[in-house]
Amino acid sequence: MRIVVLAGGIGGARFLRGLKAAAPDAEITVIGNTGDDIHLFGLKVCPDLDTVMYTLGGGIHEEQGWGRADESFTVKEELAAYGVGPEWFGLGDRDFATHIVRTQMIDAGYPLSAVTEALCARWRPGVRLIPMSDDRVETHVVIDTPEEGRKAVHFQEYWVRLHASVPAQAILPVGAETAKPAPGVLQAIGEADLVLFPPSNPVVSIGTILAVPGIRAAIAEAGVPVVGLSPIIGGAPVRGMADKVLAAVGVESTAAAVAAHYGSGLLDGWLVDTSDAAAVAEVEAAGIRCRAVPLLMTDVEAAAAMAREALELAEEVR
Ligand code: GDP
Ligand code: FO1
Ligand code: CA
Repeated sequence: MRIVVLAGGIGGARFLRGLKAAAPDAEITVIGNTGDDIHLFGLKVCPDLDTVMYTLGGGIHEEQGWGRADESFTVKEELAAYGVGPEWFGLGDRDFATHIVRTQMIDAGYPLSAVTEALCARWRPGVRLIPMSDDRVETHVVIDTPEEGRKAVHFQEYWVRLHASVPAQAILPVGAETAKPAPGVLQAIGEADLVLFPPSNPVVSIGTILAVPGIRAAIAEAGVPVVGLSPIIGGAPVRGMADKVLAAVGVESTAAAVAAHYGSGLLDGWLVDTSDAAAVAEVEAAGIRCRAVPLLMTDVEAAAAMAREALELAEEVR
């Protein structure tokens, strides 16, 4: 079975670990979000690709969900001693090596997709990980500030430095309009038996991937089941601040509203948490088959059980 998964960082990666356990024989292609990418100290950092690669490859900092296990921060401290920031973004020593290798290869002319494949040769994530595009796409967030009025900041500045504490007026996937899907993306979708939306951020992870021209249409036209899992439980994100970016695009932070946001033109099936069972009727009324099952990824087995439910729902709507 060929499965295509659109993934952000933590929510995507933890679900993928469960999917691998639930479908060990499946050929899984992951289309990764690169809208979170940021250039720091002359290096290209790809947080979501790295989170998937480290999580599936056994190098992730488990509790934190991003960055490397057994990490140290000597380089960051030395940079700070020179007064070189940003200090609000924590790049560790081990992680730095990934960004150095990536940047060296990009500077030598390799596209990000080829670089990602090379990095995965070390981590062996057990899936094919492809960035959504080789072209630079950077999510910016429009905010109002007392000092400078309305301005756009990089997504990481909004998320990590500001902790999404000010209302987002708009989310801009800068560069997406003219970006092309990376080699292999449309082909993987065209050959898929099934497409899954893990419980990733619907706006700045999956939304950004769908903003790359051609990807949404390829999924809608693939003629295979498209099943998603809600990142919202009980009216709030399980982790992070997805409610803030959902508000910016006018979507309520409920499992049913997120399903409606994707729409029945894209989504065939949707899983909500058992605590949101009351939302099932509303989602089904919108033309999307819906089931309520436990959606907390407390460990790999819980994520695997979620993946099995998603695969079952896919067969029901096929
Ligand atoms: P990010 O790029 O690191 O923010 O990760 P993703 O975009 O892949 O996923 C972020 C989303 O994962 C958040 O909106 C969380 O609500 C969701 N999430 C995290 N853990 C869980 C979980 O255990 N269950 C569900 N249903 N969602 C989760
Ligand atoms: N998230 C944070 O909240 N603080 C950090 O200092 C931070 C550093 C960081 C470094 C490398 C990396 O791959 C991810 C990192 N993240 C950090 C997570 C990253 O910002 C995520 O993209 C967002 O949290 C949401 O997607
Ligand atoms: Ca992300």
